[in-house]
Amino acid sequence: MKDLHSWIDEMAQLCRPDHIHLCDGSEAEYDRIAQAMVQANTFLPLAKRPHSFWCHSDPDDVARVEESTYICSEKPEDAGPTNHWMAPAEMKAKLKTLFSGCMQGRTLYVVPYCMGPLHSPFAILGVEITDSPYAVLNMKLMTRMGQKALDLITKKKQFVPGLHSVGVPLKKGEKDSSWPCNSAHRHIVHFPEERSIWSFGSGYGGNALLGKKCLALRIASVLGRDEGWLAEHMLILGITNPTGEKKYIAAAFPSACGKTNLAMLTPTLPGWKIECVGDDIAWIRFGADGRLYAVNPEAGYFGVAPGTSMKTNPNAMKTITHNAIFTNVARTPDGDVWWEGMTDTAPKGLISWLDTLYDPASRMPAAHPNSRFTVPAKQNPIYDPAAENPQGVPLSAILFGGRRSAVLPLVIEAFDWQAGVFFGASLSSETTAAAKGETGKLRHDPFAMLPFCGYHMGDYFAHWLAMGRKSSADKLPRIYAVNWFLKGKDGKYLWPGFGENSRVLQWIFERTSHQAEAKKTPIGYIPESLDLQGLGKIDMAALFHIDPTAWRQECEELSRYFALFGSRMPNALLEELRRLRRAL
Ligand code: GTP
Ligand code: SPV
Ligand code: MN
Repeated sequence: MKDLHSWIDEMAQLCRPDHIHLCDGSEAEYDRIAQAMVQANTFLPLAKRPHSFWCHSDPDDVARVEESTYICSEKPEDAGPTNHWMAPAEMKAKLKTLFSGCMQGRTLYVVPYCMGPLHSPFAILGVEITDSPYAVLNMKLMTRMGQKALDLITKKKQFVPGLHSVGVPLKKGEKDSSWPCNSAHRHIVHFPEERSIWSFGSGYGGNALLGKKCLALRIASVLGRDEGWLAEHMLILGITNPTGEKKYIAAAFPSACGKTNLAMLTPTLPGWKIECVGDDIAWIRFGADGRLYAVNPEAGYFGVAPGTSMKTNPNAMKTITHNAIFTNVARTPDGDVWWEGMTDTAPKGLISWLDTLYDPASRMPAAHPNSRFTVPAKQNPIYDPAAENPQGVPLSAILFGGRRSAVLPLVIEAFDWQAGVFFGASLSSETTAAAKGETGKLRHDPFAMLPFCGYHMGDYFAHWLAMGRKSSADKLPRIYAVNWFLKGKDGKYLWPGFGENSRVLQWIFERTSHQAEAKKTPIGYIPESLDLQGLGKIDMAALFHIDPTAWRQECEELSRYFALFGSRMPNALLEELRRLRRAL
């Protein structure tokens, strides 16, 4: 391991900041930095939300940038065909040039943090060096940040180093912009063998909060491969039935495809209860009993704002009433926030995410589609106390889902673990605003990990298969595919979604204790029936229609896609594909 102080010295010499600040993670520190950001015109305090701030980014720095994200393993084949790669030495040289003097005129913050409950044996310690006070405050909300993490780092002599800069040095007397960034030179780089992260040029979300996608998924997935566990882009929820029996479910959906919403769901089915362990990332490993246990490494939510309302996600709305940071949402003249979908009509006098008076006639959204709130998880009224369990929670089911306007039915159960791994590997979804680029375009996103897997995706599939061989079917979680986003001929969603998804969770809950009936199809088991009481007209035939022609096309496409992984593509999954073709 690198010595913390010599690493800080080395990075400071490279970046040449004016000041260095070692973060203690205290409330007083948070308030001091927030005040300075108010002075600098980056933050605007919100009159209607205590201890909360509004800010907006540069219009060119609004989402993750996958085209600038790299996995720099020693060998290109270890990064695999789905990741950008460059030789580590070459990339390091490039980065050193970019980072040289990049913090002039700025403060270098040292942010010690812990992913996972502080006293969990599975926690991973990290240190982010950043010149972005925005990143510091978000890390405070999203991770266990500060003195306690630093004490653990000192004790364990272990941390994942991450260097981050917005990439805009300031000359003496030069005025800073409210959201400095260097879009022309963005690099989000991971060195999996060295277990380090270098991020340059962006201040937004997963590009800048290095504990989240960079450490807890890309680096952690590599650790998981080496150590026999899984780092996944999954929510974790607790679900209790009317008789008081509680189970845990994890679900992988691509970015902006409904994890936060499912994790905080308010069931429309009477007597059922959902509690939230995590909304974005799960670290999963076997317990001594042969069951899989999941830990949420995060301590906060960085959630999509648009679409969040008292109707769709009341728990999120109650979580963000105070101590929140809002990025790229619109705001009202009286000091509140607003976004598309929060209410049916936009308030008068709205100020758009770009900080200009909003013109509804412009037909542009007032809030950016990837605008987000950052808030401590503990504020969630349905925060599951087990979220702090150092060993995690035992999983009864794992769900894979995406945005598919056609083909994939509402819910389907895999025949077994191997068929479930095939579900994960074959996941496709229409792209969203969470990453830069065109939206609504169908793309493969295996396990919802396409942008987050730190190694060869073929090896990742093999790792999932190997995990299944370590236990028995009665102990492993059952695997499901779900799709809330099927559309009818009129282009409208066929399924009401949100709280009504509890009807699907009920079936899954009961299937995992052999209490619900199912019908066999070529793909897997579908429900014999769902509880639809109280729902209006629902086109169940369309929601569960399996179109053999569309599925044969799906198989053709999968066969082409899997070929990409060459000899690292596990035979077992090719066998699953053959089996499906035969069954169709
Ligand atoms: P990341 O934070 O990017 O990983 O996203 P996420 O997977 O947590 O997605 P989130 O729950 O924030 O939802 C993204 C968008 O999908 C929001 O605009 C939601 O309102 C919408 N959404 C979520 N669940 C449903 C659903 O069941 N049906 C429909 N139609 N939309 C949904
Ligand atoms: C995602 O894109 O999956 C997110 C947001 O959760 S970010 O933190 O920017 O990656
Ligand atoms: Mn995510």
